[in-house]
Amino acid sequence: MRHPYRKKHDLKYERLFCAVLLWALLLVTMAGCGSFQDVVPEANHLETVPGEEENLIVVGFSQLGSESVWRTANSESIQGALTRENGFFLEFNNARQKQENQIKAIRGFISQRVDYILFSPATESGWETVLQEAKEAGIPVILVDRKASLEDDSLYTAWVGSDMVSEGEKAGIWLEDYLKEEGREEEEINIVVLQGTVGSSAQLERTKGFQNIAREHPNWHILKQEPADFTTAKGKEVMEAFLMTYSDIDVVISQNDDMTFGALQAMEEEGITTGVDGEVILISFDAVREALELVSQGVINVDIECNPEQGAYILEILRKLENGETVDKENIVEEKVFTKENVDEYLETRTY
Ligand code: GYE
Repeated sequence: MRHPYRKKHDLKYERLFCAVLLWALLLVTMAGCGSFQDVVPEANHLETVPGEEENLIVVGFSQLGSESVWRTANSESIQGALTRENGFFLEFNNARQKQENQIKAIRGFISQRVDYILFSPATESGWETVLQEAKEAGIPVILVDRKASLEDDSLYTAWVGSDMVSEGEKAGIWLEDYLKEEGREEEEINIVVLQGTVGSSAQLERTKGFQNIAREHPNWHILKQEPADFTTAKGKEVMEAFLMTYSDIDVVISQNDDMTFGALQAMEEEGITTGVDGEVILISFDAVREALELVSQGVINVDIECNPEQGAYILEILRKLENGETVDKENIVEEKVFTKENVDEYLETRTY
């Protein structure tokens, strides 16, 4: 259908078009110079757009951010699996921890008519509308890492990630055993929790899992749970606030390693020691290399692994779908628990 304005070839539209073009050029140039970094979402334009003859499978991936070492490892794992050599063209978009950026990116993928959409939901709620749009466009969606709460589970094809309730329970069970070994199981135990991004499945499920165990111990007192957004800077800030309010903390639970690094800085500044020979028991999640080194040194008591290496799982799912095979709806990655006793044998091979 021809647009009436084209027929008239109105000068007004030409001017408007030129102005928009100039602005776009200016934005692109400034983004390239390092300014506007926070406004222009980072996209993966490292690869050139595939030619028709290449016959690559086009996948749009909305990664929720780059807030943690874990997240970077997760992005790298997926980028390392969905390569041109493996037959894929990956369009990567970093949403900088904002759901609105993810929704925008997903809509972009839909209008580009990609073959598959991958995304790691920043928070659990608020995805129905955009996933309905993907479904209507006939584009299968794979959830990565975190979950989305959806009444209609036909809105996604598969999910790859961790059992984070179980991670929280592992933290509780470890604490239970440790206190017993130390002869402290009858003691009053004061606990503070640094939580991840509010409303994310990582925060909700790790909290729930730990509470499943804590509930059985009336002598465990959770003094405060406070979100610190999975970042080191926030972890430090929140830990400082805990230390100002409470003078008798026995256990710090930090729902990821990056917040643990911040919490450690805050405690060190106050001369508080942690870990195997310290005053405060420190429990962390993720198990990235730098944290495992601290486990090995006895500074962190236990690190509950969350496995970011999901690329191979996703690759297998996409290959099956391409072959017309059915795939499991839930795909849970394998994970361990690291303490001073077992960490060294894994440290050597830790790449992230
Ligand atoms: O623990 C944290 C990250 O969703 C499991 O998000 C993930 C969490 C991970 O930023 O470091």
